Amino acid sequence: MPGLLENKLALILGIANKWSLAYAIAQAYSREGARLVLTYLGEHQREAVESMAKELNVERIAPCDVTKEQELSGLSDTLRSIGRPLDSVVHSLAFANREDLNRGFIETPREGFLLAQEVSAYSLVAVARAAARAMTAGGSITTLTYLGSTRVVPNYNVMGVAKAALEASVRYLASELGPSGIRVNAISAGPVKTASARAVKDFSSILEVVAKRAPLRHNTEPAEVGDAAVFLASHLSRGVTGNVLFVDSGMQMMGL
Ligand code: 1JT
Repeated sequence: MPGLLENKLALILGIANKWSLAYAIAQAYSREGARLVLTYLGEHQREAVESMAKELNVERIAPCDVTKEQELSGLSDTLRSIGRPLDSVVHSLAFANREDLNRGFIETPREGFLLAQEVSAYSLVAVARAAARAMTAGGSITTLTYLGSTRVVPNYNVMGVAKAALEASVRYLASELGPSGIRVNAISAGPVKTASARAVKDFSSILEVVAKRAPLRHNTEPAEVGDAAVFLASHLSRGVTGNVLFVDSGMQMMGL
């Protein structure tokens, strides 16, 4: 049976290691027949991404620090040099200082607030601009968000505000890119124990609460996020844009 992403070219940003949601998405896209362009952050992550690339359908790997305009324009040139249209983009990256997730939100310093916004929200706009030049046949852009954008989740703090900006950016980008046939959506994943989550104190107890209270009674698995991302990149979601798709065992709609 042909895959859902057969012959599609996809750019995936945010693979740091095997626990990254971006890695689970890359596995699912590979399984469905997509060719991948993977980015890495700095030389130390290059080797990790290179070794993971062996098990995936990788076309190219490229450096990309989203805070550097030069690396984004280099990425844009790389994409165009491949010589066929880019079909999808996965933006699966965020950053905040660890201290800013482990103390009162009111204590957030200006620089920590701006850093979280730059890396976690503005980067979607910058990446969309760099990638859209290569998306000449339409396509789909998907980012990753979390419930802390619209609800107060203890300690998520500055990241919640950045995710709110990210989700609003999804809507503005979807509105502007829709006429070019480019859809823009977010997946709101339930908490997953990734390297980022390790920065959060008591993360294990958060996971326990979710597994006990979520309608589906289990924690979100990376493969569930990967499969939802396949849907959003595929023809099956052709009528869906500007949306936030919850892949969270149903936790989002619970009152108490
Ligand atoms: C970052 C970190 C972004 C952790 C993140 C994140 N998006 C989701 N998580 C995991 C998480 C964190 C908390 C939470 C639920 C999930 C770490 C720093 C880099 C950016 O609270 C229930 C706090």
